[in-house]
Parts: sequence; structure tokens; C-alpha cells
Amino acid sequence: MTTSGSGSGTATGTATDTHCPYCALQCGMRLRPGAGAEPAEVLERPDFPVNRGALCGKGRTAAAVLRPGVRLTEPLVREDRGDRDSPLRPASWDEALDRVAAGLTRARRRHGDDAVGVFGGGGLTNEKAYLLGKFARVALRTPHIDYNGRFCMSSAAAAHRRAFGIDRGLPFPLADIAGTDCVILVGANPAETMPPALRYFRELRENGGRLIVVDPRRTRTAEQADLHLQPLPGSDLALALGLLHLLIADGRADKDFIARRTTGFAQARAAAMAHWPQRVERLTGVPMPQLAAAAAMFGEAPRGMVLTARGPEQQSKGTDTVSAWINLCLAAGKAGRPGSGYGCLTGQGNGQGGREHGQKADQLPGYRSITDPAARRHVASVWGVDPGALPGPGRSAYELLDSLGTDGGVRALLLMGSNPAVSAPRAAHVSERLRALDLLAVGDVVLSETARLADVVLPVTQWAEETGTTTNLEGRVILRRKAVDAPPGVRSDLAVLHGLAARLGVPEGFPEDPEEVFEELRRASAGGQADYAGISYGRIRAEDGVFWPCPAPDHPGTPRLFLDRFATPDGRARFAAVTHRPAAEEPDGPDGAYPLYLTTGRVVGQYQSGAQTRRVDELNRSAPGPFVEVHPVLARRLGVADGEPLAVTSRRGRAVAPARVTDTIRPDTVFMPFHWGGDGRANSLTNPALDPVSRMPEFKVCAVRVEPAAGERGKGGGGREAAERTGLTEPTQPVQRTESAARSASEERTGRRTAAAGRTASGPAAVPGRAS
Ligand SMILES: Nc1nc2c(c(=O)[nH]1)N[C@H]1C(S)=C(S)[C@@H](COP(=O)(O)OP(=O)(O)OC[C@H]3O[C@@H](n4cnc5c(=O)[nH]c(N)nc54)[C@H](O)[C@@H]3O)O[C@H]1N2
Ligand SMILES: Nc1nc2c(c(=O)[nH]1)N[C@H]1C(S)=C(S)[C@@H](COP(=O)(O)OP(=O)(O)OC[C@H]3O[C@@H](n4cnc5c(=O)[nH]c(N)nc54)[C@H](O)[C@@H]3O)O[C@H]1N2
Ligand code: SF4
Ligand SMILES: [Mo]
Repeated sequence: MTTSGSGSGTATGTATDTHCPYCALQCGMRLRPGAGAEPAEVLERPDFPVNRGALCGKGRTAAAVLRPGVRLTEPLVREDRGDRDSPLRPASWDEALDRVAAGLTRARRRHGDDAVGVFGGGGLTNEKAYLLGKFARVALRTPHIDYNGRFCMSSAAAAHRRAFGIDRGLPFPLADIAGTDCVILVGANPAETMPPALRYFRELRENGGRLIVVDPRRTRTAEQADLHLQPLPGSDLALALGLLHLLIADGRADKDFIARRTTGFAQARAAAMAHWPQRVERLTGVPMPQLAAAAAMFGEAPRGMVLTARGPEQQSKGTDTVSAWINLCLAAGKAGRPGSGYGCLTGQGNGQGGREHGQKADQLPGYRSITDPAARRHVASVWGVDPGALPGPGRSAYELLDSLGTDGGVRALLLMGSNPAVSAPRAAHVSERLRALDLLAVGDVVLSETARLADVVLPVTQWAEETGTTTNLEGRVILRRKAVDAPPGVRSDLAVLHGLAARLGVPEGFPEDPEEVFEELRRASAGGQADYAGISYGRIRAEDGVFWPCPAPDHPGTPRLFLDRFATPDGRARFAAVTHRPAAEEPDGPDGAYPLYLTTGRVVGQYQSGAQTRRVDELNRSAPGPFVEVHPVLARRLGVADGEPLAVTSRRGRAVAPARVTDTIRPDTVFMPFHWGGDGRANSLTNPALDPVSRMPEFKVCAVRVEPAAGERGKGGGGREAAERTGLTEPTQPVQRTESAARSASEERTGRRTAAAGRTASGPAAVPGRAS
């Protein structure tokens, strides 16, 4: 069946098996090149096991972003070198790469190696992520490389390592979900974020299993649940502790499992005992009978899973929160055995592999630590450099962005695969920092909001135009095959790194051929936690993907982890003694300046910062712009009707978008998707308070006030304007200026952050508040 969303017409040419460019499900699809100027056509690929042919609207229409006129086809540089306000103009590759290399070299000469930095993305293939990390450490010799995965699953990764000694999002194939008895899905909305995966939850329930969803909103996912707990944003830590309390009090802890396969239960038990049901009801707003029902449902199930996504993770206590959910699994004996376990639903296309091969500030390939002498020796030997020459750990993503253009900070930045001007917390400030750089070079497929701020824009090939591996949310390494030719004038990210390294005096060690890079990655990862040594392009083709660790060519790969032992030194999983704490910023009471919670997230029709999907007409029709979800009770109090513009103000800025009145959200909370720039940019509001372990910002909780904004339109900037398609005539970034002005004004007015502990949750309706 044809599922093309990118236009009709008779497509010809051989269809190639490949994978979707977007989320971590990495759905299999077939792509057939169009005849002549016809667009390529997306076809089903029913034999790929994860999605079995199903695709969401984003995958179906992905070919639309391959078209010239939508994507970039030539390098761009500023008319006046060094003047970011002069227009971007087309340039040759030599001129563009020379400018980038000169800017990087100048910054190093003036301010030292630490004054250059690299920012990557979890959508980049393993080959790109690997070579980007090597580029930073070997060609630039800077410690400062981090990536947008820090904003994604880093809290779950940290908790995973703390408990199990290894971080693989799902320790079992997705299909195992259908065969368990009870799943608690915490802050995950796969109905919008991974629609083809819903099949497994449906099958779970058809098989008699139960689904519990924890989300402050009654999402399309929550609507399918047997039980929906609707807690206050940021209260999942208390909720998990409360469920553990009840599980233990009801005598449902698995004493045998705890004794044989875990350590640290006594301390975790003591912490949970301090979270009795009445207190947890007060902290979370979830009524006690629902707490009891959830604890019983999970405790009674013979097998069970807890799966988290960004809801509980994108908090300034995300790591402890995930640890609390893992504690619940361990106490219930639901880990390390078939059909049971904790898992994180990783988000980006290569969200798993992108965190394994060295684009993270503290990490070397194979999920090795950059501070481990043995790891440094191994990787240095593969790279042919002295271990002493490898830099140490660098700054985490937000801290790196926050340092841009400052004394002691990064002065020249190479950015590939992210659009932080829209997606970073406190985005107006981040945009200012990007503007303060001496050099910003952006490699992208489209002229994103961040690319518009750059001195040099490098147009790169995309998914279907190049071959490379990604590692899906299950830890399955797959091959995204080239299916169509890139337009002339476009080069791959690998070719960009090759060209820059040569200009920086490192002509060897940066191959342009992805398979050659993968062969080196295999050696660099060998013996590490994420061991790819036994995986080859040939094997992936033959086997529909190979699960890591796979240490040797004759090793079958590892679909299920932990069945015999956990990856800790003593083989036992570790409980963590964590206790409730409030969000970094809580609402300040019904009469306060910021009485409501804001939480943020996604809609099915747009992907991330929207850089790609806002360029697809069909998707814009389904998700045309930003909005603010408000409960009817709150809407009435504000005197606003559905569709009318609302201004949302936090201590960091203001955003305007139409109200979407719905009783699916808590009355004390508003929700905005973050897919748009401009006036409706949710990240003008969000709080960059960081988790102390993972350095994850608190995207999911901050305090706001909401007012009618009659007369203001409230729309997403950077949408589908014609100017953005060609890109050359737009003023460089009027949006950021206006918003940063608004931000400064509002920061001046309020000038502070709350200490936050012990306040009553404010809200227009009688909902239970949070106390300490
Ligand atoms: N359509 C679409 N799909 C995507 C993406 C996309 O941008 N668009 N992005 C991909 C990526 S990179 C990611 S990371 C995943 C993310 O996938 P998800 O985590 O499923 O997506 P989100 O919408 O960010 O958050 C999930 C839910 O968390 C809830 N939530 C908010 N605050 C809290 C809280 O304090 N506690 C709890 N328990 N829940 C809370 C929100 O209401 C939301 O329904 O999606 C991937 N798939
Ligand atoms: N308020 C709020 N903010 C959030 C979140 C939230 O839930 N709420 N979620 C956070 C999460 S989980 C994530 S993952 C981030 C994501 O946010 P971003 O990092 O901004 O992610 P994308 O929009 O996917 O940006 C990827 C960019 O790389 C480009 N690109 C695509 N493929 C390639 C390639 O092969 N090479 C190169 N060089 N470029 C390419 C795309 O065109 C796009 O411009 O947002 C975070 N921000
Ligand atoms: S669910 Fe994810 S991988 Fe599958 S088609 Fe949609 S965006 Fe692509
Ligand atoms: Mo993500």
C-alpha cells in the first residue's frame, strides 16, 4: 500500500528498505525515489518487527523535507564577515569551511582550546555522533562537547546506571510489553509520541494485562488506561514513594527477590515509610483510594513493568524520581526476569546510540567514562593519540549554552543536529548567548531558527540521502540505508567534519564513508558497556538489527538484559534512598504573581523544535500552531473562550497562544507544546533549574500566570513563511529581540526565584495542594 504524504505522481526507481528520520521507534519503511522532479514516496515495510508496517503521520510525510525549496541546498555565510546583522548569502563550500576553520582557530589562539565547543544531537547517526566526539577531543582538543540528549533521557540514564550499572533504555524488546501483566506508564504519551507502539499496550490489555497511566493530563494514552493517576506536575517522586510505602505495608514486597538480587533495601524502605498515604495525597493531589488501587494492581500482578518518559524525567529531581520508580520495581520483584522490568522510552531517532559513542561531555565511545584511565587508554589507542592529550569532562548542555560568548566560556561553536533557539530552556537567554558568540557554525538540513543566527550555515544530507546506523529505544542497532540521491551542493556531516579537521591540521582519522567510521566505532566500543564489536552492516541487514552488547561476530546480541545478573560489580541491583523534594519553582499561592503550574510536551503532528515538520503542509494542517491547554474552570475565571489568545508569563519571559479549553487537564495547571518559535515559544517560559546528577533542566514544571491577551494573535514564529524556505531575505532574528526585551522587563519586575518548599498549591479549583 502506498502511504505517501508528499504528493502523488508516478514514482519510479527501486524502493529501498530504510527507517524514519524522526523518533526512537525508528519505524521501518520503504522509500522509492520519484521520477525526475517527482518527490520520493514512502511505502510500508510490514516485515520490520518493531512497527510492522505502521507509520505515524510524520513518518508517512517525511519525504516532503527532501524537496529542494524546503531544505537547504548551498552553504550560507554572512555578507559582512563578523557582522551577524548582515544578510546570509550563498557561498562555496571552500569559503564556508574556511570561515568556520578560521573562526575556530582564532578563538583557540586568543582564548585557549577551551574556548571552542561542539553541540550535537540525538538524531545524528552513531557514525556522526562518534566522529563528532572524536572531532572535539582530537581535532579541537576541547572538553566542551555536549548535545540535546541531555534535555531528553539523561535523568533516566543516570538512574539506570545507579540501579543497574548500565544504561539501555529498554532492557527488553518492545514486544515484551504485550506479554506482561501490569504496566505503569509514567509521564509518557505514546498515543501522540510513538503511535505505532500503542499496538503493544493494546495487546497487553487484550491479553488481560492492566495499564496504569500517570500524567497530569488525561491524554489519549491515559484514556486507554485501566487506571489514570493525575498528579500535580513535579510530584512523581512522592507518588512513587507512596506506592512503595503501600506495597510494603500491604505485605506485597518480594522478600526473596530483594534478598537474592538487590542491595540497599533497608534505607529505601525507611525513606518510603516517611511517605504515608495521607502525606502523598497532599503532595501529589492523587486521592488515597487511587493510590491504593495502583499499588494493589501492580503488587498483585505476577509480572510487571514501569516505563517512564519525559514527564517524570524532565525535572530538577528527575534522577531521584526515576530511582523511586525503579525502587518500586525492585521491591515488587519485577526486574531482571522475563516479562518484568523498568524501562525508559527514549525519544530521539538515535536517542540511545547518540548517548553511547562520545558526544556527551563526560563520555568516550562504548559508553565509557572520560575520567576512567583504562577507558582513556583504550580509546586513545584507537584514535592514535596520547591518552594524556584527551581532554577531561566538559560542561553539560545548558551550562555550555549559558557560557557562550562569556569570559571563560565558549567563543566559537560548531552545532549539528539541534535547534536550541526553540528547544532549550529559557530560550530567549540561550538565543542571546548564541548571538554573543564570535563564531556560530550550524550544520542543518533546513534553515532552523538557530541556523538563522549563525555566521556560517552548512547544508547537510538527511536520513534517506545517506547510510548510517541508529540504535532504537530497545537497544537494537539498525541500518538506515540511502534511498535517494542528495541534491548537488549538499554534503554529509561526515564530509563536513573531514573538511574541517583537514583545515585544522588533522588530515587523517575523519573518514567520509559511514561504514569506515562504523568499523572504527566497533573497535572503539569493544570492551565497553555499549559493545558493538560484533555488529556489522552486513549482520544488521541480515538480522533486522542487532541488540547490544554484542562483543563478537558470533555473539547473538542481547535482546534481554539482567536475566542472570545486573551489570553492577556484585551483580545485584541497587535501591536508592531517595525522598520527596519540591520543584525548583512552585506556584506562589492564589494571590501570588505566578499561581499556576506550566508543563510542556508534544503533539502528534509536530516533531521537536518543528524545524523539519513545520515544513510539511499536511502536518501543519493537523497541528497548525502553539496553544495553551486550560481547564474550563480556569478559563471561566480568566474570562477566556476556546481559541482566544492567552498570555503566559513566567519569571523568564512571556508567550502568547490561543486557549484550548479542555477538561483533560488539571485546573491548577496549563500545558503548552514546545514545537514553535516566535510569540508562542513555550521555552520562553521554562526553568533551566538543573538536576544535580543528570544536569537535566526542569522542562516539565515551572510557575506561571495566565491572562487574556486580547489583540495579540499568538502564533508560532518560524512556520511556513516563504521567506524561510529560501531563507535569504528574512531579517535574521526579530523574534528573539522582542522576546528578550520582554524577558528582561519581566525579570526586573519580579527579580527572584522562589525557595518553593512547603507552599500550598494554588489553583482556581479545589484541588489538593502540595505541602512538605
Ligand atoms: N509527535 C512527536 N513525537 C515525538 C516527539 C515529538 O516532538 N513529537 N519527540 C520524540 C522525543 S525526542 C521524545 S523525548 C519523546 C517524548 O515522549 P513523551 O515523554 O511521551 O512526550 P511529552 O509530551 O514530552 O511528555 C509526556 C507526558 O508527560 C506529561 N507530564 C507533564 N508533566 C508531568 C509530570 O510532572 N509528571 C508526569 N508523570 N507526567 C508529566 C505530559 O502531560 C505528557 O502527556 O517523543 C518522541 N516522539
Ligand atoms: N519545553 C520543552 N522543551 C523541550 C522538551 C520538552 O518536553 N519541553 N523536550 C526536550 C527534548 S526531549 C529534546 S530531544 C529536545 C529536542 O530539541 P532539538 O534539539 O531542537 O531537536 P530537533 O528539533 O529535532 O532539532 C534537530 C535539528 O537538526 C536538524 N537535523 C536533522 N537531521 C540532521 C542531520 O542528520 N544532521 C544535521 N547536522 N542536522 C540534522 C533538524 O533539521 C533540526 O534543525 O527538545 C527539548 N526541549
Ligand atoms: S512513530 Fe516515530 S519512527 Fe515511527 S513513523 Fe512516527 S515519527 Fe517515525
Ligand atoms: Mo527527546
